[in-house]
Amino acid sequence: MSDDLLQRLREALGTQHVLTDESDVAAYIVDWTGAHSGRALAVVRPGSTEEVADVVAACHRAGVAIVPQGGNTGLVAGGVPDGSGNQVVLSLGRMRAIRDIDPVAGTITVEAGVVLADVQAAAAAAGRLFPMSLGSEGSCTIGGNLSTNAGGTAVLRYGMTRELALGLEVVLPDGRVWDGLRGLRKDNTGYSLKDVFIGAEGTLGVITAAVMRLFPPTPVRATAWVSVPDTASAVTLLGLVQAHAGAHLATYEIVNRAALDLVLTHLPGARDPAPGATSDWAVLVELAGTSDLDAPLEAALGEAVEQGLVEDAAFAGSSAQRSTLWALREGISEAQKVEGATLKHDVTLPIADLALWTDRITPILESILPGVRLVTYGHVGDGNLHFNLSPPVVDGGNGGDALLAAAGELTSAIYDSVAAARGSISAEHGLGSTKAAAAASYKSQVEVDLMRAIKDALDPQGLMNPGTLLA
Ligand code: FAD
Ligand code: 2HG
Ligand code: ZN
Repeated sequence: MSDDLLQRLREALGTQHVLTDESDVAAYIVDWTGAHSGRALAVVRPGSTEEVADVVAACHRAGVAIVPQGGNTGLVAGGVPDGSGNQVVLSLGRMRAIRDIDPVAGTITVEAGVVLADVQAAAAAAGRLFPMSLGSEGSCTIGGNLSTNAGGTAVLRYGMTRELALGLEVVLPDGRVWDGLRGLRKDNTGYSLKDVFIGAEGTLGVITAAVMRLFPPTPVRATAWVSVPDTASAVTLLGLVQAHAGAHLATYEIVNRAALDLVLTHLPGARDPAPGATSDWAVLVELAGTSDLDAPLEAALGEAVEQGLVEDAAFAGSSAQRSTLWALREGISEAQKVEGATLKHDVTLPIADLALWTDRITPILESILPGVRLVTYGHVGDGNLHFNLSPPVVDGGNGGDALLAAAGELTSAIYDSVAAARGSISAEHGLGSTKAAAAASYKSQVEVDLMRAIKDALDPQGLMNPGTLLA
């Protein structure tokens, strides 16, 4: 049966786009973290919606499961196959056309495999802004962003990917194509079908194209790296900046000392922007607009200094200095990866409870694994912390083993306390295969039943990315 399917796929796509050699498939079967890998029956690289439909229909007839893949930058192992060797990885990497751009309507129509940075660049070339911004933007794709409902550093002002999407084109699990590529702002003609596929992590179909929203550009920035004593001060400062800057507040990111130390150690040329500060926390704050924004930022920080919320602030005086500050924030994932074992927790808390929550969970984790490094950073303006753990630094270098041995207990402690605070155990990365089971255990039976009903209605054979999102 698998030989028949491979033959059928080769006929549909051409032999060169059906990869089966070990060296050809290698990059598609291991995730970005390097911690999760599998095997694939084949990796297929269709070049058009029609070819995606042919592949999906052929797999549907053969009863073979499909794992859609974009840039393979996902952090929850949702885009790589399992260990069976029976799944087909469907890469959207060849679908890179920008089909249309309409600056007046404020829309861009792109194929799923377009890299996020290329969408940003196309918008800029047309005098518009596509605001979504992730550290992985040089390799992640718009199809992956939609499928994970990605967040990033512009959510505070522009919302998650879902809020930027107007229409989708999707190949359904039986191979039919749903053409929902409409750029309408107003369309109340029934259930919002696009919202079913956004955030579905490839479990309901393959997104092949999308209409995304564009915005007026905001070329003027005011950016500062602000040292604050604790998370409570960071949250209070957020309110002050909102009061002074209003809608100009574009980014509000937090970084703790352990995270900054990792970047200073591993990012070539990285320098501490506030070397004299003794604070364990810093905030990267940025205002964006069309006219000078230094005054509201300085006013907010001045008031914060008077209230004892800020120890030190380094302003970016040029775009080069701005890039240097941003590199410290965006370099954390890579720097943490260099040190090996990492436990990632991408959590959201109600902002009002965030400081109390971090104070409460810290001693619990330290009692489970003395010396564990809490590498805490993220989109604090959205209540979203990357509450990642790195091994204790121990003689003999077996800290990684100790971290992995305590992983279950550490993660349960974090998730239990997030759930108790009515937060979320996955703010923006999705569930993939690493968090699907945990998520089910924190959801009500009603919620699990609703999700299962949607899955069964759209993919009754369970062939779309099994094991991801739903355990
Ligand atoms: P993949 O990794 O290829 O796939 C992700 C999931 O989507 C998989 O389940 C896959 O099956 C499915 N999928 C992919 N394409 C399609 C499609 N066309 N149709 C149907 N299903 C599909 N995420 C954030 O939210 N915010 C961040 O700030 C952020 N920063 C990051 C920084 C770094 C350094 C890295 C490595 C990752 C970061 N991520 C972040 C995670 C990741 O980049 C996002 O989840 C991104 O949206 C994944 O896009 P991708 O194209 O790489 O998708
Ligand atoms: C970020 O905000 C990303 O930098 C990545 O979401 C987080 O690597 C991580 O854990
Ligand atoms: Zn993030």
